[in-house]
Amino acid sequence: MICIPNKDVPIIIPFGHRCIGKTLMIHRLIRYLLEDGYCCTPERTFRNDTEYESICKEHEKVLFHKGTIPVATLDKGDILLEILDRKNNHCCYLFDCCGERFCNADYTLAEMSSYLTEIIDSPNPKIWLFMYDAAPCLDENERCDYVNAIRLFYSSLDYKKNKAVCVLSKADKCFGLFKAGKIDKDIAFDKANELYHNFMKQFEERNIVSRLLHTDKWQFVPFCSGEVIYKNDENYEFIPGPNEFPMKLWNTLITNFK
Ligand SMILES: Nc1nc2c(ncn2[C@@H]2O[C@H](COP(=O)(O)OP(=O)(O)O)[C@@H](O)[C@H]2O)c(=O)[nH]1
Ligand SMILES: [Mg+2]
Repeated sequence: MICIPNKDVPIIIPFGHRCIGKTLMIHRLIRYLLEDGYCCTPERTFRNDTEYESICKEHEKVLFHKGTIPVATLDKGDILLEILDRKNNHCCYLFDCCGERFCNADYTLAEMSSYLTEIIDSPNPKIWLFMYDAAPCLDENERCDYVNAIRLFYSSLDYKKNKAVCVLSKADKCFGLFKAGKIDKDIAFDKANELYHNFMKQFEERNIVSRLLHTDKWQFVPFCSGEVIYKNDENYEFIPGPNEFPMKLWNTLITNFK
């Protein structure tokens, strides 16, 4: 059993296989929001068990932490985070969960955990961040299966309640992404086609229909969380990337709030 106390605000959910950059992206976005006067706290009532309580405690330790972060601390387990704006209004939830919730070991669509299904079925609007990365840890077949998992999942969504944003993760590893200070979308989309065959196609096809029906519109943002320097197996130093990435992501997300 889970509890999402506020049924009106959107839930932002990164969708991606393991190591694609979900947790660091959320962490980087939160750092940006905290500096901008927002507030972030774990939603403690989400799950009522001791394991979840310890996940929340560990997460709080790193929210304001600047130096070396123990790897295990950030990625303890699934967590629902509450974001409050400068006027203390609750504006959204962020949900970070492990990649296996979406695609199993074979990168086929996983049987969703019961509470992920509850989140999907909740009345809250959802914004899905469908991720691909410029430096994948998966082999070609696994990447292919991952794209299939997204296609199956994306096509099953009710487009009125669910918005999609494609995210190029680890953008610092995408050579030539910036031209004269501007993002070159062609380079970003080429990267998707090179590494994640047909990744963009599923969204583009959807767009043809949606353009006719005026229903759905997906958006695209590149994201760089920062540089990660491993000190040893357990600790790494996180050097946050430029503010423009979380700023662009946040500005894209808020266009979907309402
Ligand atoms: N170069 C680069 N590497 C990243 C970035 N984000 C994540 N990574 C790398 O990917 C690893 C996994 O990131 P994480 O956020 O834990 O992935 P998750 O399993 O999807 O939550 C990190 O430990 C980094 O080594 C990024 O923006 N740039
Ligand atoms: Mg993670």
